[in-house]
Amino acid sequence: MRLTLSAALLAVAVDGFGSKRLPSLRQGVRVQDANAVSFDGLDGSNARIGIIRTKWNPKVVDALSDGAKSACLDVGVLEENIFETQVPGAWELPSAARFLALSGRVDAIVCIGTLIKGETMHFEHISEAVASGLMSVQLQTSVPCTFGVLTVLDESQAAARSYAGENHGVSWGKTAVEMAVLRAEALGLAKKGTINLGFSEADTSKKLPGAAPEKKVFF
Ligand code: RBF
Repeated sequence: MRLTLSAALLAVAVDGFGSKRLPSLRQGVRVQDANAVSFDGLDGSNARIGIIRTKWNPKVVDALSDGAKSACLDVGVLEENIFETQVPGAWELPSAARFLALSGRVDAIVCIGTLIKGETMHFEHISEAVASGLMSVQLQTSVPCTFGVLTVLDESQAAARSYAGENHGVSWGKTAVEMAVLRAEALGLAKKGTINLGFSEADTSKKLPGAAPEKKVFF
């Protein structure tokens, strides 16, 4: 009896846990098929998006951040509501994301970088730390941070996901906008103007009446 049950369970497992009854799982989005995720109907016209990119691997990162920016524009984000800055490497992304989130200037941040595995353990340390760092920042600040860091084994994998193939920056940009909209709705900010904590001279976003005068710190 026990043997029959085990055999039945094994058969189900081999069959993909009844995948015939779950076609959507079998036909779902492939891991590398990032731009197959649907963002239909996304309206970013009230969203303020930060894009932070690394200086490392500029050819790949340029393509990714260009993809993210044009995706934001495509879904209606105003050019003046896209804030761009850069950091030295991926390791620095969580700190910069936290500074930007705390500045109050953006509703979501796309954090873009590329880590290419080398001969030492840096790849494992940095990728793990950046992933958990960005998760901490978004949970602590309530500003969503898109994980836009390619963690690849070689340059050709990075190329295939940026300048020479399906540009993952596009879906990261739209993901940030979707999260910005979700955040605004969740926090009841959707109908208000932009909250600005006065960190920047060059802030061109909308302001609440009576907002404090701005002074430039970093962002
Ligand atoms: N930063 C990246 O964004 N991508 C990389 O592929 C990358 N590789 C690195 C390899 C080594 C051995 C080291 C020490 C750093 C690397 N960095 C890379 C830089 C890192 O993210 C950070 O900027 C520096 O470690 C300074 O904090």
